[in-house]
Amino acid sequence: MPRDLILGTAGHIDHGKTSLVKVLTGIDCDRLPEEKARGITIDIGFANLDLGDVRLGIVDVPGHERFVKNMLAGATGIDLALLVVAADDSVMPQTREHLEILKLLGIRNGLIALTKADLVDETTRDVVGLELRELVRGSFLEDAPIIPTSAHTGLGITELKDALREMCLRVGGEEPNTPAPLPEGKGERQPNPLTPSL
Ligand SMILES: Nc1nc2c(ncn2[C@@H]2O[C@H](COP(=O)(O)OP(=O)(O)O)[C@@H](O)[C@H]2O)c(=O)[nH]1
Ligand SMILES: [Mg+2]
Repeated sequence: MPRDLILGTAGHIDHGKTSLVKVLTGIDCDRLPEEKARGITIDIGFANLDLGDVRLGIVDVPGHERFVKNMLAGATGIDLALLVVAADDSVMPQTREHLEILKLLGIRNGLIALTKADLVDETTRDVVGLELRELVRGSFLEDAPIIPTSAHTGLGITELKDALREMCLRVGGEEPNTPAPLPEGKGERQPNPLTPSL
């Protein structure tokens, strides 16, 4: 039986979250006409990724500070986070804010994608990598792999899929996706006390 887990994106606006989900899954999460017209994510979008023995549901969130409540709605209930940071922009306000939200939500597993790696040289990539390590020190992402990717050239996409699958197998092994237990006797349908009996 494949494992089913939910992955949520996180990170600053324009850092390449939606493009990365599209190149991973073929699905464009920016589906609203306003999102298409403005070229930004406003509401959460959904995609799915079949990795063989792992099936991932993906929630793509907006990075704009004005839509942080939608990010919060999307991130609530995810199993894993994919923190996205653009190599040409490094850590920005919503990188920090989204990481804080993920921490508050108690998310315990995730990966970091260093997106737009095609736009920078190796030295810049390394410097941004160091800034990222500093950012996530002491958090659930402290030891998370940082995977350079490019939605334009396809760099790192296979590596990202492999890392996602590996993480899902590890996480799924620790915490099997079992339904939350119901209190004794509450599993059966109870009469609604507000409905008058005839
Ligand atoms: N050069 C380059 N541009 C990218 C890459 N990923 C995204 N972009 C561009 O960055 C802009 C923002 O991307 P988007 O996926 O909407 O970012 P989001 O706001 O984080 O979802 C778009 O113009 C993309 O074409 C990448 O890997 N390389
Ligand atoms: Mg987006």
